[in-house]
Amino acid sequence: TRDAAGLEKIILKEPLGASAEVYLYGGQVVSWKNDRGEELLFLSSKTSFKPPKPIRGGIPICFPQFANVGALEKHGFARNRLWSIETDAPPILSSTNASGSNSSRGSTVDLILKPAEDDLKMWTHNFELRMRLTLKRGGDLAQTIRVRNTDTKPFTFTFALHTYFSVSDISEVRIEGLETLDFLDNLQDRERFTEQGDSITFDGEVDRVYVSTPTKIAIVDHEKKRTIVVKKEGLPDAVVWNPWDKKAKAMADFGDDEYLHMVCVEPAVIETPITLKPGEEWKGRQEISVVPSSYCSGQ
Ligand code: TA6
Repeated sequence: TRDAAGLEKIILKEPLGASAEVYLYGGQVVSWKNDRGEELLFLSSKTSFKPPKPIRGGIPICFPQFANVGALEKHGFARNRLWSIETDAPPILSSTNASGSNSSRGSTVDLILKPAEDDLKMWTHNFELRMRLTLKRGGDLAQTIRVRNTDTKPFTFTFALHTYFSVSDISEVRIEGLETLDFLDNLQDRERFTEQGDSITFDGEVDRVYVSTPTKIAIVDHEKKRTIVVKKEGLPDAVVWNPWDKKAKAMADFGDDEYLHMVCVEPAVIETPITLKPGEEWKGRQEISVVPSSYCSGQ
């Protein structure tokens, strides 16, 4: 369907009532609702759906560069390009089912982005960037990313699924699974620290790249009595970000108090960039689900 701004989006539904929406612009998921119609992702009320500005919220795709770690525009250009639907996407050969059959039941869409002429001037590498989005029966959302080097020379990239989760009150949120890990603090010139807390809580701006993180991270929303679980593969790092009040006010496409109702947990590959030789393909995946808060992580 097309939205008011004329941008095309795909709506995925599953029989129990959950849904997800993804724009061809940026290949960006902008909504993920559970079977009760509750929105689980954050989308700023002030975001403009006007290219070339990126959409503020949902799951921006940061490729071929995370943040300013390189010469390209911040977070690379994939999030402000028009992707297309790929009806005959090659099967995803996963470690679990070598047959490549799509083991996850549910509704699926495959999107692809290839570089335009202008992109090739800026980043002189030919690639195919694919995203398979599957809304599983029961409402879990699986997002598989593949990058293939279709050029004649190797290239190196960093990547993040810059996921904005909706929370009731950031001061009531705990992030579990990153305890005792090292992180690069973007607020202190990316200096390396070690996490001391037994879980991450928020009382000010946080902008950290946790490195060598586990495959499972939990975002516990005390007030909403629910926990969002992020399971990831091929994405060793995890960015945790909340802009807090000052930075919130400084962003035109973000409400002054919206920092209270969001947290970014971003599966990523940043510390050790990926290098692909011609013909090689990299795969990264996140699967997000929501469970009642009786769930204690680590189980
Ligand atoms: O992922 C955290 C971060 O790198 C923060 O430093 C902040 O800049 C955020 O991304 C948003 O970046 P954007 O370019 O979307 O405004």
